[in-house]
Amino acid sequence: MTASSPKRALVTGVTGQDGSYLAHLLLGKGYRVFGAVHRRSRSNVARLEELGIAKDVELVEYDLLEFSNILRLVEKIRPDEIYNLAAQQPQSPAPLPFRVLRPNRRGLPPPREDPEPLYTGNCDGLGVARLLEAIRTVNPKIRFYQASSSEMFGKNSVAPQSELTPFGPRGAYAIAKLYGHWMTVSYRESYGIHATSGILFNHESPLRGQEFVTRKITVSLAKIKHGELEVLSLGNLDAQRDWGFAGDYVEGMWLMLQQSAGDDYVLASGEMHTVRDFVSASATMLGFDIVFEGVGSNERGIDRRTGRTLIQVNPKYYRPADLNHLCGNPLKAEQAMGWRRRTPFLQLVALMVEADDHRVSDKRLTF
Ligand code: NAP
Ligand code: F7E
Repeated sequence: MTASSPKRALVTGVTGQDGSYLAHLLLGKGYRVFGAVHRRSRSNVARLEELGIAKDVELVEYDLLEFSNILRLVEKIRPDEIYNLAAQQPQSPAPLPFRVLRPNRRGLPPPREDPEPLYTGNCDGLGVARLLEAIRTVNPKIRFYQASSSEMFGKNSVAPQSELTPFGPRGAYAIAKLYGHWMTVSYRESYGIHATSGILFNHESPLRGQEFVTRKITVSLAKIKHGELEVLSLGNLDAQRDWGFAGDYVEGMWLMLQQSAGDDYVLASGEMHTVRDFVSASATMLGFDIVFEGVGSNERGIDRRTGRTLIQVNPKYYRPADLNHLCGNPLKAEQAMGWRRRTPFLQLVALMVEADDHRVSDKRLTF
């Protein structure tokens, strides 16, 4: 890079929640942003449009499953920084050519833990190795960010989790992410590459996909308010998560690549809330007054003012191996990089509720 040329960033998964926020952040810092879109893409640029940056991100097509393709991409773009945010997540709809494989004999989707385990391993695990190998081959000075996940800690982990907590992943996604994590560490230690693994706890926003529980709640309650839905059906209301705001977390990703060397960092809020808490807070913000009655699958959320049941439990959303005690300790990121979570829980809920209330009211739910 010369003094006058802007830094170049390659962002995989740019059409997703984090990709969109990160692209927005990088453009604001004067970067030239190349957004990689995969050939089997099911999504569009609606999130980039929502942030007003669809025309500013330079979209490039790629395939994380194909090494020669990745190599050519890195050669062509000549990035200073690569942020690998692409992932097939357990909740995501299957990529296009694979969709036909999904329904089981009864026509139901397979359990959440195992949607496309081999494909997930190839994309979320081996895809990381392909990117790192391309960096080593083309230019080992390229800095690399890997989107690792708190799911790597697994089911019986003792909270709060930090960079020193042992891993115990459950399911194809978490196992693939752990492979990607260790490859990132390995390329850092073996080849001196500035490679960083960001171990991020759940982060949400108005750009979150509707397959995740927070956005499902805010969209559904807004639909109930506007007469488009009768009742919101959920799984385990007692499930707890450490939820933060995605906008705060992409700042952490950028900070990680500005440090003098690669490392591993946890980003988290350090607080846990139940799904029920998220429902109650969202409902109150939309003008409902919910009281929960009953237990287990008989639990109901009733609006005190009308006596109407607005929330019900449907065991089809239960997960056989749900994770219980994920709560992160972000101290290292705070002390080493000055990272701060700026958006508290209720502010995050308010951001999401307000956005979906307007979208549903204006018939503008594009993702
Ligand atoms: P997201 O909204 O679901 O975005 C995922 C992105 O990956 C989308 O752009 C998607 O493109 C792309 N993608 C999916 N399958 C792909 C494939 N086979 N090849 C290439 N790209 C593919 O997810 P996010 O919330 O922004 O998360 C970003 C990253 O952080 C992911 O790696 C995720 O696993 C990780 N992470 C997220 C959280 C969280 O709470 N959000 C926590 C920890 C880690 P299409 O939509 O076009 O298919
Ligand atoms: O579930 C419970 C569910 O799907 C949160 C991904 O970004 O974060 C995310 O994974 C909790 C679980 O996210 C419903 O059982 C109840 O306990 O929003 P979620 P997740 O599984 O935590 C991690 C860090 C990642 O890396 C992942 O990629 O909510 N829950 N009822 C429900 N969940 C859903 N989706 N739908 C329900 O109806």
